[in-house]
Amino acid sequence: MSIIKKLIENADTECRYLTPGEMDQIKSFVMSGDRRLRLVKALTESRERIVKQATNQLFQKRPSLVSPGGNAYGEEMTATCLRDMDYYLRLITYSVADGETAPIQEIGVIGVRQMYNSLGTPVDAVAEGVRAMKNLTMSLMSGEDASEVGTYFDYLINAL
Ligand SMILES: CCC1=C(C)/C(=C/C2=NC(=C\c3[nH]c(/C=C4\NC(=O)[C@H](C)[C@H]4CC)c(C)c3CCC(=O)O)/C(CCC(=O)O)=C2C)NC1=O
Repeated sequence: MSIIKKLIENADTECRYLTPGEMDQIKSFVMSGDRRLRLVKALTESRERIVKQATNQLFQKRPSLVSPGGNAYGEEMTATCLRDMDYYLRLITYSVADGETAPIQEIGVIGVRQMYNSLGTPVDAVAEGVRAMKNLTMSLMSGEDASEVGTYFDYLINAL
């Protein structure tokens, strides 16, 4: 839930106007909008490279995933695995835009462990793939940008 919506809900629960402190929070959220959208754009433009390279690194580290009996074995399963990585990068961009972890959590975390368990997909390997995407992304960014985007990757890695 975006910060603005949350602040409004809190204020409305108490039937009161927004406080100066709350207005300051809205102001800093709005003022960071350009920067957040620039990050969303950078991630979106690099998505293919990030997903492909991260998945390659994962398969190099854990070749059993793409060997007979592995969960990502075969063209179709490998493609589904790459798709999942792309899903997660997309959710990261939603969270960067929203300034909140909620989109990642609501769309990509709740119930996902059980889902992967039932598919026989090793969740720790998914997390490792996400970590590889993080490292690649970090190498494309610096300073405040890297630390902001890194926060969302870390959140996801820990939640998986
Ligand atoms: C946006 C939120 C969202 C997520 C996260 C999501 C994940 C998701 N991944 C799936 C399958 C899958 N996911 C993987 C992924 C992997 N296998 C591995 O060994 C690797 C560790 C990993 C890639 C890094 C694979 C191989 C399947 C197919 C498994 C199967 O059909 O047996 C499925 C089962 C249905 C399908 O095949 O589409 C779902 C729902 N769907 C969603 O809507």
